[in-house]
Amino acid sequence: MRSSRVVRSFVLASAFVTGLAAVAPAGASPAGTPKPQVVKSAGAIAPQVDQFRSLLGVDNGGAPVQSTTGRREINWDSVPDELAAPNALPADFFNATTEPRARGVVLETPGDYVAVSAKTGNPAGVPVRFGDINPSYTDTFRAFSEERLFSPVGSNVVNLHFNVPGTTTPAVVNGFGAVYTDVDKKESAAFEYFDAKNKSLGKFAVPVSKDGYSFLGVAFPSPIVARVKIVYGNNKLGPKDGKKYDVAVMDDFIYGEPQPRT
Ligand SMILES: [Ca+2]
Ligand SMILES: [Ca+2]
Repeated sequence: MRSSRVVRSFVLASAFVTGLAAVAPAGASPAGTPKPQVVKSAGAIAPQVDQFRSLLGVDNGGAPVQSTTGRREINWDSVPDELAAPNALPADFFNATTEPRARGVVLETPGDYVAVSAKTGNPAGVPVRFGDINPSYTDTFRAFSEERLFSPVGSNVVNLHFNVPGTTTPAVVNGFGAVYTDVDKKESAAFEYFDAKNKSLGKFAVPVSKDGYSFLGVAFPSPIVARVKIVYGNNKLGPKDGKKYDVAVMDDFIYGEPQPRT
C-alpha cells in the first residue's frame, strides 16, 4: 500500500509529465503492480527523451561504480567496426568490468545474435543502417544519436537483463526507455517489463511514427525491473518494410541505475 505522501508525489510528478508532453496512462499494468509513469512520443521526440532522462536522474556514464541514484545510457556509437554489422555484437559488450563499457546490460535474443549497424567510412564498405541485410533499410531507418543503430538478427525479440555495472551480480532498475525508428503499425513494437521473480509488470506499445522516430519510457516508483522484453516490429530484419511487414530498429537506450536485488 502506498502512503498518502507517496501518492501525492506521484500525482505531482504525473502533472509535471503531462504538462510537458504526450503521456499515456499505463493501462497495461497487471493488478497489484506499482503504477509507473509512461513517457512517450512520436515524431519530434527530443523533449520527451530529455524528460525521461530527468525523471531517472543524472547520467552515471560507463564506469564500474555503484550508485543509488541516476541513470545509464547506451547509444551504440562507440562500438568498434569489427563488432558492428555484418558481425555480431557480443551480448555482454555493455557489461564489461572497465570503463566505458561497464553499463550493466546483457542483451539476449532467441534469434541468431544482436547487432549494431555499420558506420559511414567503415573499412569493409558495409552499408549503413542495416543496409547489409536489406538495401532498402539504409533509406528506411534514421539514427537519433550518432549513426549506429541496434537490432536483433534472426528474431524480432531481445531480452534485456541488468547487472550491477562492472559485475555479474543481477540487478534491478526503476525504469527503461528507448528510441525506435520506423514503427509503422500500432502495437507492433512494445516493451514488457518483468520483476526478479519473472512476473510481468506490464506491456506497453511504442507509438507509431512512419519513417520517423518513436520514444517510449516507463519509470516505476522503485527499482523492480529485472528484465525488459523488447519486440521490434512484427518481423525480424530481412523482408522489405511494407504493408505486410513492419520492421523497426532502435537507437538510444536510457535506464535507471542498476541496483543489487534485495
Ligand atoms: Ca546511435
Ligand atoms: Ca517499419
